[in-house]
Amino acid sequence: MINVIGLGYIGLPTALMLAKFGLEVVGTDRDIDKINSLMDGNLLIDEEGIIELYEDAKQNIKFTSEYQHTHTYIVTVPTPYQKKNKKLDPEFLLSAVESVLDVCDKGATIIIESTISPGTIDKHVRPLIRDRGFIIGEDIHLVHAPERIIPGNMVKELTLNSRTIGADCKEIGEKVKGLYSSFCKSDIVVTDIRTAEMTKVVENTYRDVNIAFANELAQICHSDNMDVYEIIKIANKHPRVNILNPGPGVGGHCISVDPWFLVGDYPELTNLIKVARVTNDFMPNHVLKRIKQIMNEHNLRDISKIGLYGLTYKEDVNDTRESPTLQLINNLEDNLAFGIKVFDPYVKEELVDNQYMDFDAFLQDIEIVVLMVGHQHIKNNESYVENKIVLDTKNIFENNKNYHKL
Ligand code: SAJ
Repeated sequence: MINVIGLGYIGLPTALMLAKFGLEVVGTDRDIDKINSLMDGNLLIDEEGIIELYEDAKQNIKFTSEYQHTHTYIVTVPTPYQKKNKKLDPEFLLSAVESVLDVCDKGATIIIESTISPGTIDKHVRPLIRDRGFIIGEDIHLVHAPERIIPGNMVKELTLNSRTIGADCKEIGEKVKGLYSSFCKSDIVVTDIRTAEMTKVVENTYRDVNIAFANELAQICHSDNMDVYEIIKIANKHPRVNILNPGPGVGGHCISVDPWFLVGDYPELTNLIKVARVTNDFMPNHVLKRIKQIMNEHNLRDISKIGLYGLTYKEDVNDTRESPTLQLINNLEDNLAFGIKVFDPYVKEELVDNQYMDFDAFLQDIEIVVLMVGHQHIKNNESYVENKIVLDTKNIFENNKNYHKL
């Protein structure tokens, strides 16, 4: 039996996948409300294919708030980062490992999937296990198997993406590889723990640096009246060029966070990575600059006539963590922040002042609509914004030359 600890965005689909492919799985979460919902078949995650996955898995999975007495644990608890010092907060992870140690079999394997800063296992997890009197490699085996799935396409990517397994010895690495290959149809690379930790953070840092390049290009092109999208499109026809898309900023809990782990640990060696982070974090300010320019061009003075469409960190998800729209609002001086209006079809709780729950009401009250997120909803409803002044920060409507761009 496999005990999956932490039933969030990563833990739940992973647990369901293992169960679908015939393993006996118990999903544990300390949030009793979540467990009750899951027991009622309410999955609390809106991902394509998740309901079908649950239907295929439900025979083999149970949900509880108790840790199980077993041999294999997969830990997928959140690993928040501390905004002040830009370091990982390992508290939930360490508390989960402690609880596993209270109940596990001798020789059990603890697989940590949560994203961690490189060195976390040596610095925090091993000492904790040793202090409890366990011998690592005999009483407990440690593995780091970082996840790679992208919100919005998680169910497919669980099966299709390659994976990394970091283990102290090859035998345990191969055993865990066998477990994941029950559902993962791509390459599974077995390596050591430190390499697996670093590789995960490197992947997200790579993407951040590449997005920063696109965002810098957008600012250069805007400053001299060039079309960044046309330039990227043509440049990308070169066989060795693949520039990403500029946008209003980089949000989410991964790409906007992980590079800071490297900057924090290697301050003297991370010039490029740090500048990329700062560049991406500046993008909401660039959007604000563009809003002010467009207001001037149209002789508009009233900030309450501006509406931001999209509060989530990217399209077709309901996650608002580190979202560029929230960053933009937080950066506004008070007199502006109180006026600006906001709408997102995916966000049902009120997160900011002047947030509308109704699209029509939102549109009625504004003259400039700033498209911050390319939800399918706006793609289907372009006709509703066509008569407004539009700032399309994501080039959602590539062919509409009437819209202002970044
Ligand atoms: N973005 C751009 N331009 C682009 C691509 C993305 O501005 O060309 C922005 C998005 O709008 C969003 C942010 O970047 O605000 C991040 O979005 P994303 O779709 O690139 O990535 P995440 O954060 O949803 O998921 C990433 C993925 N990592 C990589 O692609 C290297 C995913 O595979 C990881 O599993 C996930 O982080 C994680 O959990 O670490």
